[in-house]
Amino acid sequence: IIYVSGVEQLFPYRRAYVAKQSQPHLSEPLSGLKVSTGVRHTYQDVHVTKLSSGLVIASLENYSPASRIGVLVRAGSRYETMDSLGVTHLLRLASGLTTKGASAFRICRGIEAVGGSLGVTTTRETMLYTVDCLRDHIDTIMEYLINVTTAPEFRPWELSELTPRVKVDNAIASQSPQIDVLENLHAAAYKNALSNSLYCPDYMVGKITTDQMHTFVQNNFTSGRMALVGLGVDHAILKQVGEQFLNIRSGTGTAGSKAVYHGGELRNQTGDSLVHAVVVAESAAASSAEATAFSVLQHVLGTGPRVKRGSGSTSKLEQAISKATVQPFDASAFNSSYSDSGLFGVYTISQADATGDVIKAAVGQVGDIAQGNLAASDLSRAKTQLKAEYLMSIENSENLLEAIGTQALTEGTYHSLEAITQKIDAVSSNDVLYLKKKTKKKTQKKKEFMSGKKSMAASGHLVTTPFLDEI
Ligand SMILES: *[C@@H]1O[C@H](CO)[C@@H](O)[C@H](O)[C@H]1NC(C)=O
Ligand SMILES: *[C@@H]1O[C@H](CO)[C@@H](O)[C@H](O)[C@H]1NC(C)=O
Ligand SMILES: *[C@@H]1O[C@H](CO)[C@@H](O)[C@H](O)[C@H]1NC(C)=O
Ligand SMILES: CC(=O)N[C@H]1CO[C@H](CO)[C@@H](O)[C@@H]1O
Repeated sequence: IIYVSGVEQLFPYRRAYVAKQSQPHLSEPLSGLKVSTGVRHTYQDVHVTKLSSGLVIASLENYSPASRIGVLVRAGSRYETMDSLGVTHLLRLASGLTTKGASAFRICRGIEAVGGSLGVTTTRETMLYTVDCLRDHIDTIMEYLINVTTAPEFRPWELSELTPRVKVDNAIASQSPQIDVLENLHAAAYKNALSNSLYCPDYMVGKITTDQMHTFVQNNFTSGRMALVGLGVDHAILKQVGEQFLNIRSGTGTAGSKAVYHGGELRNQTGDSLVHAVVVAESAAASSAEATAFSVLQHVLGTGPRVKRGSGSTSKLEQAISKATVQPFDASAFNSSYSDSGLFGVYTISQADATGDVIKAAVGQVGDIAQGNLAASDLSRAKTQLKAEYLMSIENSENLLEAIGTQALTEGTYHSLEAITQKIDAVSSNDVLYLKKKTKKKTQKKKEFMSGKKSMAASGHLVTTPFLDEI
C-alpha cells in the first residue's frame, strides 16, 4: 500500500491515526525495488492470530480513513448436500434479512446511515461477507457484520420473498454462455462437491426451507471454518471482536468430502453462432508448488489480449490458432484452483464453423509445449506477467482483503509479497514441462494435460465442435 503525497491534504484526519502508531511494524520493501523519490513508502505487516476456537484473525493497518472488514467462511456451494442444493445461493441473497438483534429494515437503515455498505460474494469454496465504512463508524458496522453472520433468523416469509430474486439471478445466468460453460464444466468434471452449481437449481427454487438454511449455517459457520479480516483497522480491536462475538460455535465441523475428479463433457446446442468451449484436465490444488507452475504455464499460453487490438501478440495460443484459421477468435489458457483440486486447459470463443479448427489448434499448442517447446524468453515473459498481474490485483482493497482472508483461512498465515514473487521467480522451465512430461509416474498422471482424463463444456451452434474423443 503506497500513499502518494496529496492524500494527506484530502484527508487531514489521517494524520491522527499515523500519530497513534507507537511501534511501526514496517516490513522491508521488495528487495531491488527502485523507489521513486518524493513518494513516501510505508510497507506494513499483515498480522495473523489464530484463536483457540479455531477462528483466524488477520488484519492490515494501512492508516486509511476507510475501513473494510470481512468474514470469510468455508461454506461455499461445495458444502451443500444433495438435498440442499441452492442453499448458498439463497444465503448470498439473504444477508440483509432479519437477525436476532435487528430487523431487515433496521440493518439496512443502520448501514446506510453511516455511509457504509454490506456485500456478500460466494465461490464454490467460501462465502465472504464484507462491510466498509469510514473509520469513525467501525464499531457500529462491525456489530451488523457479526449479527448478520452469527444470528440470522431466516423468517419463512422473508425467504419466500427472495424467490423472485433467485429466478432473476438464474435468468441472467442462463443468458451468459460463459456462466453456462463454466457451470457445465464443473458438473462434468467432478462427481461431487465441486460439481455443485453457484446457482440454485430450478427445481429447488422456492423450495428451500428455513430449517435447511439453519442446518447449513449451524454446521458450516463454525469458528474453525472462519476468518475475520480487516483493512484499516487495529489488530487488537479486531481480535477482541473475534474473541467476544465470533466464538459462538467452536470446532471445525465435519471435514466435508474431498472433490472427486471424474472427467466428462456437457454440450449445450443453443444455435448461437458464437461458440464458447472449454477443454481441461485436472491440475493442482491451490497453494501447492505445482499451482504456481500452472499459473506460469497459463501465462506462457496467454490469458487474453494485453494490448487492445495489438498485433503480433506473444500469446502461444493466439500464435498457434492464427495459423489454423483466418476467422476472428478469442483464446486464453484457463485455470481454476481449489483447496483439493484444480482444472487447467483452454477456453475459446469462435464462429461456429471455425470452432473445430480453433479448439484443435489450441489443444495442439499445449501439447507442443509438452514436447519441450518452451523458449526461455517465453518463460521469463510469463513470469513477469504473472507477477505484475498479482501485484496489480492486490492494489485493489477488495482483492487484497480476499487474498489475505483466503491465505489466513487455508494456511493460517499470510505470505509477504516478496515470498510470492520469489516463488514465481523460482519456477524453472523443468517445473513447467514437468507438469506435462513426467506422465509415466503414477503420482503425476492426473496432473497431466495431454494424457490426463479431460473434461469439456461447449455452448452455441455446435456444428463443428469436436467431442472429447475427437480432440
Ligand atoms: C446485534 O445483536 C444483539 C443481540 O441480539 C443486539 O442486542 C444488537 O442490538 C444487535 N445489533 C445490531 C446492530 O444489529
Ligand atoms: C443452454 O443454454 C440456454 C440459453 O443459452 C440456457 O437457457 C440453458 O439453461 C442451457 N442449458 C444447459 C443444460 O446448460
Ligand atoms: C454443511 O452443512 C450441511 C447441512 O446443510 C452438512 O450436511 C454438512 O456436513 C456441513 N458441512 C460441513 C463441512 O460441516
Ligand atoms: C493454480 C493456478 O494457476 N491458479 C491461478 C489461476 O488463475 C487465477 C487468475 O487468473 C489465479 O488467481 C490463480 O492463482
